Amino acid sequence: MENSLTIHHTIHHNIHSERLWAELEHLAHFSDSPYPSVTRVLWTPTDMQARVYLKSLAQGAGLAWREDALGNTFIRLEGTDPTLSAVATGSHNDAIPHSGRFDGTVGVMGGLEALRAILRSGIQPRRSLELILFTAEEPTRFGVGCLGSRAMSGALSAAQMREFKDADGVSLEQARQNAGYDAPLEGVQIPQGHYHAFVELHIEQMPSLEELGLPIGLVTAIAAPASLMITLEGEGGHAGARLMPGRRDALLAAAEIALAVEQATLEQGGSDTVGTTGILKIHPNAINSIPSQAELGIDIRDTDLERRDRVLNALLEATQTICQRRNIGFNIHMLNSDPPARSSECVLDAARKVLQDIPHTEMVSRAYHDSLFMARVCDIAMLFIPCYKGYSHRPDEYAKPQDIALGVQVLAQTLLELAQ
Ligand code: HGY
Ligand code: MN
Ligand code: MN
Repeated sequence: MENSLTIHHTIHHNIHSERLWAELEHLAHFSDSPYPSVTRVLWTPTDMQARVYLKSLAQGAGLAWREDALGNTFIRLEGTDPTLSAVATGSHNDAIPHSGRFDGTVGVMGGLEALRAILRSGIQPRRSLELILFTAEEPTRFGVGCLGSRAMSGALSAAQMREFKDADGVSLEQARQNAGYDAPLEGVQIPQGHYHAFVELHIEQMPSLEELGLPIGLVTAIAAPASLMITLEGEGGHAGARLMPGRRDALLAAAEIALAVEQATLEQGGSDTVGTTGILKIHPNAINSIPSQAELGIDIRDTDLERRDRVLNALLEATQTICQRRNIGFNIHMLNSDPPARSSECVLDAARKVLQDIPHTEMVSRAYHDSLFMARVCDIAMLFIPCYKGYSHRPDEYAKPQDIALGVQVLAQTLLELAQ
C-alpha cells in the first residue's frame, strides 16, 4: 500500500470542503426551530427529511445503504476482502430542541465525505468501510440517550424498548412503525467482532482545543453518564386561601432537590464531576395554585464511576430527607447509569500514526457519544475538532470549515490505517 505521505496528499486533494460545508448547512434547515438553531427529534418529519437527504447523497456517491429496525443506517464502501469485518465510523443527526447544527452532524456528513474522498482517491481498502447514522443519540423523545447504539451493543433489549413511551404516550413500537421501520427489534443487536474497529468524528463541545490552539483532539475515554427522573406528589390548593402552615408544596421540594444536585456534585464529586437538573415540570402550573406535583430530570456524569455513584447516592439520600421533612411523596426512575468507555490502544495507535505531523492532544470526552456503546462490541476511538468557545447544545454552536475538513482528512486516513 502507498506510503502514508502519498495517502495524505491523495486524500487531502479529494476532500471537497466547500461542498461538505454546503451539505451541512442544507442539513441544518431540516429543523423545527429557526436557523441557526436546530431541533430534530427522533422520527419527526424533519428527522425523516434528514435521513432521506443522507441516503440520497450516499446513493449519489454510488454507496449502498441499508437500515435496521430502529432506522440505524449503514452506508458501505466495499473492501477488496469481503471475508474481513468492516471498519466503521459514524455519529448522529438528531438534535435536542434549540440546539446547534454541528453536534453529531460533523461525524455523519464528515464520515460520508471521508468515504467519498477515499472513493475518489482510488485507494481500495482491504476491509470494507461503513458509515453509521445512529438513531436517536439524544434522549429527547424516549428519555434514553444513544438509543440506536445502545440497542446495537445489546445494552438495551427489544423487550425493554417495547416498554418505551414518549411524553405523548406514543410507544416506541408505534412511532417506529409510523416512520416505516417494522423489522423485528431483535435484529438490531450486532455481535462482538461484527466490526473490526469504530472511529467517531465529533466537535469537542468543550473549549480546550480552541484555547490550546489545536485542530485535533484524540479521545482516550468517555465519561460515565447517569440520568434519572424524580416525580413528587404534594397537595394542591388555592394560593390565596390556603395558609402557609402545613402546606405540601411539590415545587418547593423540587427546588430543594435541584439545589441538592448541585450540593452533592460539589461536595462529593471532583473537578470532573457534573450534575444538572435539565427538566423541571410542575402541575397545575397556574400562578394562583399551589403546585401539587413536580417532575425533575437530572443528569450526573463523571470520568470516575465510583465517584459518580457516590454523588448519585448522596442525591438519593437528600431526596428522601427533603421529602420526609416536607411530607411529599416521591418516585425515582433511573433512566440510565452507564459505565465510562476507554478507547482501544490499537485504534489510538492508528490515529497517532496519522497525527504524527499534526498538532493534537489526547483528552477525555465529558459528553457521551455513540462510541460509548460501540466500545462494548468493538475497539474504538474518537476524534475531536474545536468548536467556538466549546459551545454546544445551543444555536451559536460553531465549527470552522477548515477544522471540519482537517477532521475529515484525519478520519479518512485513520480508517484506511485500520482497514489495511
Ligand atoms: O448529552 C450528551 O452528552 C450528548 O450530547 N447527547
Ligand atoms: Mn448532543
Ligand atoms: Mn453528539
